[in-house]
Amino acid sequence: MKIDINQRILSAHEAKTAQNKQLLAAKRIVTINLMGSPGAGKTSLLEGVMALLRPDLRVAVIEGDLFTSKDAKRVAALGIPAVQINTRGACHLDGNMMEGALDQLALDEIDLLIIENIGNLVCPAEFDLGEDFRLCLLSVTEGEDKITKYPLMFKDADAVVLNKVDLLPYVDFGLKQFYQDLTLLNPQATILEVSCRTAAGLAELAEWIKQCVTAKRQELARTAMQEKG
Ligand SMILES: Nc1nc2c(ncn2[C@@H]2O[C@H](COP(=O)(O)OP(=O)(O)O)[C@@H](O)[C@H]2O)c(=O)[nH]1
Ligand SMILES: [Mg+2]
Repeated sequence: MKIDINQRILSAHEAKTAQNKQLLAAKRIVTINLMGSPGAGKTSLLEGVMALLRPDLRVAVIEGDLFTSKDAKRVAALGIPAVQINTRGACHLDGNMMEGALDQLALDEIDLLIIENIGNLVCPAEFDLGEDFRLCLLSVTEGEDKITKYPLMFKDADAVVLNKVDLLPYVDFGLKQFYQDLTLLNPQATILEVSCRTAAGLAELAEWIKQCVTAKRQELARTAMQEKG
């Protein structure tokens, strides 16, 4: 009986995600799912990279958290439209929650939507939110072994960003092992080193995000041409 209930919940999520994805594509919005542990620096990354994106792109953010609106407030303080989803204990976002958040955004005024997922290296990786790209954040204080301990999170990432490299001299983070394990697990991933504290690497990250937007728009244009015949 339990299995049946789980199946229904999952398929409801999948149906909603397919619907959300269609809506986002119709509005020509490129979506990035930002994932990583609590405290890896997801919100700091958004704060750091926004100034580099805003001259070219109209950005909005969906913030996922169990409780509180603290992260949405941090992002909104930059003048970026931000919607907070509180899962009240659930460890990941899903299609139903996304639908509620999309309802609150002016979709005609957005080029790029970044979703800060719940801080967790397990569950968010299993839930497609209709995103175009997955950006996984790891910080040097978490240890390089997280790549092999949580492979699902890093295996499907389009980019893996290593944050807090300003702290490398003070922690035993195996940088060489990190690169070895990650390139073996996910040879296609773009790997970037950043520090939200010093802003090192943020220009490269902004460039990668802009390239994602260009690539997705080209794909949408090709699809539209094919549909026209
Ligand atoms: N030293 C250092 N601290 C950072 C860096 N990025 C974030 N932090 C700190 O890490 C903590 C968690 O950051 P936050 O952005 O809230 O992480 P989130 O939970 O993943 O959204 C905060 O105290 C940040 O100031 C960094 O590059 N270097
Ligand atoms: Mg955060």
